[in-house]
Amino acid sequence: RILIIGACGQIGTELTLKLREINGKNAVIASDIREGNKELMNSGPFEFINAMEYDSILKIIDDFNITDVYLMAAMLSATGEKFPAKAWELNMNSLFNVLNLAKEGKIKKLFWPSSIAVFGPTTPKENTPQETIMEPSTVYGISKQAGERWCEYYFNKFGVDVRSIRYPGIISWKTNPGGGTTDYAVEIYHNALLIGKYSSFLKKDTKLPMMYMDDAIEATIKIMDADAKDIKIRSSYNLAAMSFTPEEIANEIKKIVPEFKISYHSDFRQNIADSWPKSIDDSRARQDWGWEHKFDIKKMSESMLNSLHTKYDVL
Ligand code: VAH
Repeated sequence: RILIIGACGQIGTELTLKLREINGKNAVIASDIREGNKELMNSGPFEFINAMEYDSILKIIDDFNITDVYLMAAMLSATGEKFPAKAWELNMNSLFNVLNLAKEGKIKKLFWPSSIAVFGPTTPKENTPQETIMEPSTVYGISKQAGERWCEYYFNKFGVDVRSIRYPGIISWKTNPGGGTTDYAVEIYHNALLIGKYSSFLKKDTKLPMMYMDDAIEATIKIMDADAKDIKIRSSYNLAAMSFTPEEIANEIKKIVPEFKISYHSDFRQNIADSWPKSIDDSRARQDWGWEHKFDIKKMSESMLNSLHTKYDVL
């Protein structure tokens, strides 16, 4: 069976739903410290859990015969700057719990998400390579860089089968954004339909690597289904689909919502975004385990707006 820790988050929610679609609802145990949205809570078994408590994770693993774990609980970049100690504690202790459970043979296969936040101001910004300078300047990025080092260490020292992806910003409509810097790209679609305007907290020309949720979920399942011998990078794989700026997204939205108005008022998240790459080289993921993205900015915008139309029942 599969356990998702952090099943109520932006990625966790859709990962749980997709894995239940593929494996059957009772094959996937969802867990989080809080309840999730209705669709998730009605989709199959749910257990409350604190990802920092080793024993409560071990109990679920024993009770439900878990073999595979996806650790999706974390504090993201913007919130992490407000609560640095908490972010470090949650992001690292939860990872050590699952790495040690895997080392003890309690978990067969483990997924842990990294992020383009592992790159910092001194990293080459265009087509950022898989191996390059990494001096992250956010607590979240530091925790992801340290986490990658530990994943590779547990693989090399103890043979733990942990797999990881450096997610770019992820756009989705099923859940509300959770304290990230790329959340503008989610909020903008909701606001376009609900109030016809949006004030972006990033400047119009802030180009960032982004991906539609459907692609992110497909990549996550693909790397976990891959043969262990094909996973040649045990820190974390660069992954990308597209890069765009708030202005480019606004222009795509205007093609479908002509009266949409955008304005720009950057806040503390501008510094975080400015420390990250503008585009990513993910050729290793494509060559090692066959990654390929399907959504570009046009296809994503159509999907987002159609889905949100239905959700908000906007005529
Ligand atoms: C964040 N959505 O904004 C996350 C992600 C690359 C961005 O790590 O913090």
